Amino acid sequence: MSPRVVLDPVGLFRRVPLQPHQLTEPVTPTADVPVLAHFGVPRVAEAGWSFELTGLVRRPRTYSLDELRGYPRRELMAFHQCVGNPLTPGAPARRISNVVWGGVDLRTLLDEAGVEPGASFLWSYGLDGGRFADVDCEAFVKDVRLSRVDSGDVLVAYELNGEPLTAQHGFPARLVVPGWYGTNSVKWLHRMVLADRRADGPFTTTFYNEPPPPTPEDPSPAPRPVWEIAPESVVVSPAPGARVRAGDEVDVWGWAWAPAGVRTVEVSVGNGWSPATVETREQLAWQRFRMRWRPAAPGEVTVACRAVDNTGVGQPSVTARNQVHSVPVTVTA
Ligand SMILES: Nc1nc2c(c(=O)[nH]1)N[C@H]1C(S)=C(S)[C@@H](COP(=O)(O)O)O[C@H]1N2
Ligand SMILES: [Mo]
Repeated sequence: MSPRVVLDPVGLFRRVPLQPHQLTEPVTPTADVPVLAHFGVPRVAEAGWSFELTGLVRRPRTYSLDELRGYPRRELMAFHQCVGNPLTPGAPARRISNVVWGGVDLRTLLDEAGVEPGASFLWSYGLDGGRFADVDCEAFVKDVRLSRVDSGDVLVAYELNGEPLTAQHGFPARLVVPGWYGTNSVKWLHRMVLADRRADGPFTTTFYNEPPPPTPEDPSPAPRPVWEIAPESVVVSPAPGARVRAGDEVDVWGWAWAPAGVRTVEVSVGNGWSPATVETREQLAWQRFRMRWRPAAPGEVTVACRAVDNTGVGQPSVTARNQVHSVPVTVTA
């Protein structure tokens, strides 16, 4: 069903993310934003490209890139995170960036198309397909609840950090579901279908389903779709292996992010947890935290951080994607 498309390269393509201590820029430069493409990178020409909005809508239609640019342009700064390898749930990946998207609010397109009663999910198709983890797949398809689209900030984006999308990031246009893991933000958009149920493809039902962290009430929870991003934080400075002098003042800082916004971040320098100051959130961006530390005595110290979001949910200490991040630091005399 998808038109033929040239993939270059062909096969799983990843741009390795920056390490946490390299995340020094508030907005991640495009060349450093992690890339994940399961089947390769489609090379799509603007001429001849369009995407179709169809299914449970009164007025199905297609849009060229120029037509998309003709709608009011929305700009949105948001953290953008790949959950990690779907074959290794529970392993922290820390593929995180903070970017500025530009595009059209999807609600504008849906309002114009007229959503039929009964529609509850939006299925998005990429132009890419192929084989991933021994499963053949005609097209990369993901779904999102319409209620998430209705709550706002879901874009059909054609810009990243003020420039047209690069091929790797989804040129000509992609979905952006901010606050949800990157896998849901379908690149190289080809088709959107309004439906009354979830999409049943390998990327909605097989891959990208993970159990949430166990709780005392539910020690072995069932897998659920990888949708909303869990609260997380990383130490940017000091870097792992850094040497700091006893008695000097050390600026411990990093980034914390959660769809609901971050309420508190605590930092540990080896003996309990202390509150860090957290900057107020701009749009859906990650938030900087910092704490001054004056190490008293020489020795090996583990510097760690943990965030709690505005609904009171925090980070597990172990065995979770968003487990607490820590770095070893040497305090010298
Ligand atoms: N069509 C399509 N969209 C896709 C993917 C893909 O393989 N094909 N990968 C997803 C995954 S797993 C992630 S993390 C994000 C990454 O977006 P980025 O490469 O722009 O950072 O794209 C998502 N959208
Ligand atoms: Mo991903």
